[in-house]
Amino acid sequence: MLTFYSEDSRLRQARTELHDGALVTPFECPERLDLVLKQIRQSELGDIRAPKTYGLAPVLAVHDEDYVSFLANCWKEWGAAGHDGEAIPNIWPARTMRGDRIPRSISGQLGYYALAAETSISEGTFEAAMASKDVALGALEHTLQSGEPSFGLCRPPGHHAAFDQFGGYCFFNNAAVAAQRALDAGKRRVAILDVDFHHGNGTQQIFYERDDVLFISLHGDPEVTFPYYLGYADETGRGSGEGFNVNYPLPPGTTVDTWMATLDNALTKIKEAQCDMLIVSLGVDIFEGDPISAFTFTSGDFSLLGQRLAQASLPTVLLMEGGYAVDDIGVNVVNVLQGFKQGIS
Ligand code: SP5
Ligand code: ZN
Repeated sequence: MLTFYSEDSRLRQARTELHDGALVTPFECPERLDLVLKQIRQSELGDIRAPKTYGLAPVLAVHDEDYVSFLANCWKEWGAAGHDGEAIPNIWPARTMRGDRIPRSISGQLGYYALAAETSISEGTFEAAMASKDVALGALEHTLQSGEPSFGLCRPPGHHAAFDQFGGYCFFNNAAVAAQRALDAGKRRVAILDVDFHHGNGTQQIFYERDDVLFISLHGDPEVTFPYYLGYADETGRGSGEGFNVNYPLPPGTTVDTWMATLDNALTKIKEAQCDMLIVSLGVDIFEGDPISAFTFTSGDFSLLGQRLAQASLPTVLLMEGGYAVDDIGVNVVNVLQGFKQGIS
């Protein structure tokens, strides 16, 4: 299985994340890449390739143009406004204010385009986000051409990024960009299966009213887990998208047996919907040692996950989302990919 990876993913080197009331070194850090790359190189998985650049058009197919311009210019404007630290929102168009104004001030724009405050915008963030979607598109292109599965080592991750909002460490929704491209290349219905610990609110929002993308997510119950305001079981899609959004919120501490039984339900739905491609939002923050999550996967369980995903028997692209226990993240990712390879042969 080929891995796609871009050195430019390192250009985001944020220093600050708002966590537990303090500014800490971000959990979503470039070292995550090193750990995954090291384990891939030590394995017999296959080569690592740099993607070509695909430009902005595939981004604009799923994201708002003004949002993309905001991301491209934010760091420069934030500095020009005289701020010393990284760009972090501290005011939002909350429910009791107007949601239809985009203020001229970069501080007002930050709140408008942010859905969470933990994620700072720093120098190089836009460039890294561009690289990340290229990684997703490179992996997709390889799978479309060869029928072989591919892994996109995307960084920053994407599944929290909505049509015109960033947050949860995400800026461009890599899985959504790839799914749209697959449809444009002739696929008829793409399944996005999101196994990250957190609900993929951005992916859900982008495709909520459409039946050409089936979005299914297993995640920590939003009653008690980020992103709190989306990811409930009664969110089933709207209009022609009705029935094409499936959420499985699970309580903190959910056992791997329960999680795997839920995955089987998800795979059945993918089969029933007659999808012709699978994109996996692969967050390994379901690991028992993850510092910000609460599921119970051991490193060995990730092999089983890979095997089960292969049983969907679809052209498959696996895209990196979360996973923060950096010492184990590489082993856990490679176990999924090796398990997948075993599952198809
Ligand atoms: C891609 C991805 O996994 N994004 C995750 C973003 C999570 N951001 C906020 C996390 C807040 C976690 N608080 C947990 C406290 C555990 N003691
Ligand atoms: Zn996550």
